[in-house]
Amino acid sequence: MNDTNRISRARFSRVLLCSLAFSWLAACGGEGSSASPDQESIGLRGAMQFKLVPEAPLVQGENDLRLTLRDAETGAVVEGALIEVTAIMPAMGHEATFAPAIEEAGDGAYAVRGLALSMPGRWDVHVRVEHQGTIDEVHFYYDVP
Ligand SMILES: [Cu+2]
Repeated sequence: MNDTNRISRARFSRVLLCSLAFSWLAACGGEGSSASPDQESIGLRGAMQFKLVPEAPLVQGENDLRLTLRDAETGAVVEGALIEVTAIMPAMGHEATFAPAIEEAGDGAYAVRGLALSMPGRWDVHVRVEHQGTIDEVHFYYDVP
């Protein structure tokens, strides 16, 4: 078995475990509170303003979202940034099954397509941005019904 197979098999086992736990506990890391679908925050390093808005109510499975970036100081839109979006389910310690596609849409907006939230419950969506030598990042929390 090669490394790729081993990784995807391990990941599949974690998702399966999580599914079993879900059916027993009737909740996968969720305490029933629902986080707002539109979220906006200054990044952890204070350099950029992040706004992340789902294109539609979040569902179990693939989701499309729109990220908008501004300079925290000047309010200028951030274009041409290098962006990474990852999602983990903290209560279960597993990641989204694959990374979303990210496409620049102009005027500081970026389309995040196919964010794979594979289970109901609370997800921690981590956005990391690199732009002209400046790095900033933020965590947004979403509840998938
Ligand atoms: Cu889970």
